[in-house]
Amino acid sequence: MSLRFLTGGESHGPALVIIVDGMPAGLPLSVDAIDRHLARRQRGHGRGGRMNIESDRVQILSGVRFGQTMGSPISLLIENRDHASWDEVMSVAEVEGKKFARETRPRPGHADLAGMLKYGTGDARDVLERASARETAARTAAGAVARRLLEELGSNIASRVVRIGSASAPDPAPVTRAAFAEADSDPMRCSDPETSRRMVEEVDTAAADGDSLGGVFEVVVFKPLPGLGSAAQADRRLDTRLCGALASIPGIKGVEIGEGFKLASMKGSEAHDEILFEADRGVVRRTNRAGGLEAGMTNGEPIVLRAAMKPIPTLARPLATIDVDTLEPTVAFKERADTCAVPAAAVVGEAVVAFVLAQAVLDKFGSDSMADIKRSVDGYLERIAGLWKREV
Ligand code: EPS
Repeated sequence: MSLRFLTGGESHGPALVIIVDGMPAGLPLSVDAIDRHLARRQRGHGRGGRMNIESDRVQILSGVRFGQTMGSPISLLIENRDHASWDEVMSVAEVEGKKFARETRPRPGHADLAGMLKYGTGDARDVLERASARETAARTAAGAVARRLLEELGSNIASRVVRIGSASAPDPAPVTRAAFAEADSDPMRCSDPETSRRMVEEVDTAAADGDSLGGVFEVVVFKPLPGLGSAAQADRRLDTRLCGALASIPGIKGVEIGEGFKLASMKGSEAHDEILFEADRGVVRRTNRAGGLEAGMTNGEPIVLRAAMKPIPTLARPLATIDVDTLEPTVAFKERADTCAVPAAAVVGEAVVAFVLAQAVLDKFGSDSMADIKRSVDGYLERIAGLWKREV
């Protein structure tokens, strides 16, 4: 795979850093194109106090000149404003004459216990700082770079929240650009105003109870190119990579493609998307239950993915745990957290899906120069024009 990224940075360290390696030269890229998505990730009713401290902005440190990528690694940096309050606790050097309290009461559902067993430092902070969903700001930045490539080739990515706790959007929710545009300005990122109102109520009740909530979000890619991915090997199937990417977001416990689990209870005659041909539109589908993916490849229909997020594990009314020093029963430690971060996770979902799709585009059409890639895409679209036409 030619396109990859790595991130580094602790939640309360000085900054998050990102290197995106393998983007072609000649892609228009601005700070604004990244900051826009960092701001979208910070929104949503139910977020905690941290979002009032941060106002995430990216610095582009390499790989871009005069507004265009150069083909060299794109290095990005997002400062953690909150670091100012944590500089001693997160100090790189020993702080002389000071001992800091260790976190020895692991939170059920977070990285604390597994990380303490794994690394053996005796302080959950050593693992939770990196396991924190703060890292998703870095992934949102990497995804924003990838989505510029997709936009240049005519594809767009959007998301919405379809469930928070027991508040669920009417099923099936329409998969239209207008519905997703509405979701973008909704406090719960939901495209149905009545459901959004119920979601807000549930979040407020959970917050008042010292509790947290999860939910389900949907990510859609409009106008994907057909034939991305491959049926040839397990690891080249786009399904493999998309599900893995969504499952890599903290808190995600389930992923569906198209109608997903519902397809399991349908008959074959009900489940598949019949193929028709219309002279002006080319191949069209009656339905899109496959979510735009057949045998690990895009079929040209919108890609529709859903992910289920568990409730945030940091609770104001903490659950039972043990103190790993004394082995005595106690309750988990508390720290500031979100009541519900599903709207934010949906934006991160867009980012990770964008990255996987950009990888698939570069795998198929080359990866050095945008001009070469565009010529290659145009040649492909010309070859298949008798059968498949991009809707305008
Ligand atoms: C987050 C920043 C974190 C958390 C949240 C996500 O900041 P802090 O720990 O300083 O409040 O608010 O992460 C979690 C809730 C978690 O459990 O990992 C962010 O920037 O999204």
